[in-house]
Amino acid sequence: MPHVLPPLAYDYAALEPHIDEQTMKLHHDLHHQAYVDGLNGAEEKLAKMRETGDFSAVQAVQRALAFHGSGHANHCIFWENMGPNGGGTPAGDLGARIQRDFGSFDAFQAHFSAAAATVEGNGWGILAWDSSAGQLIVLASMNHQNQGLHGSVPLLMLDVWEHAYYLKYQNKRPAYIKAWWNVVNWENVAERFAGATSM
Ligand code: MN3
Repeated sequence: MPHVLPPLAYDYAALEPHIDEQTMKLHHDLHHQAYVDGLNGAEEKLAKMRETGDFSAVQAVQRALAFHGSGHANHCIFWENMGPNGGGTPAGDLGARIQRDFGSFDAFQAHFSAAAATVEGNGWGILAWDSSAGQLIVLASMNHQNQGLHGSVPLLMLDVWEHAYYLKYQNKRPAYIKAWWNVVNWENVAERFAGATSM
């Protein structure tokens, strides 16, 4: 079955003034759709290769699969990680775990913000559950998939590709990151944490 673009659970303008309506519309409807299309295209090509037995182009298509597949997966998490009436700090088990693994929420937030702000070119800031070590970690991913950690489960993802902020923030990525904390849906992050730690 081909992959499909999931609809946003809130209006394009729901994250104003922190993330503007036009950016959300372009980002969701065009950019994310392109990753869905790229993923479907790669899977079709791989199916064809298995049918014909001709794997001469497999290296490039595996690369496309990882890029577009990660682009699709990351954005699905990113949209759900945000919402109107977001922000604040996480309570419960997630809040306690952040305190344990990073020292404090403020230390975590500073670490995550710095990691995301300094990604070279396009990428993501990520809070993940490292299932092999049993701890929360911050990752700074390049493109959609590089510098990941296999076995980690992303819980909170911040898109720092220029398409995520350039219309409103131009080259001021740190200002976008600072504003983004106001739209984080911690309930969604806590649900992901509960799911990841019960696996
Ligand atoms: Mn994006």
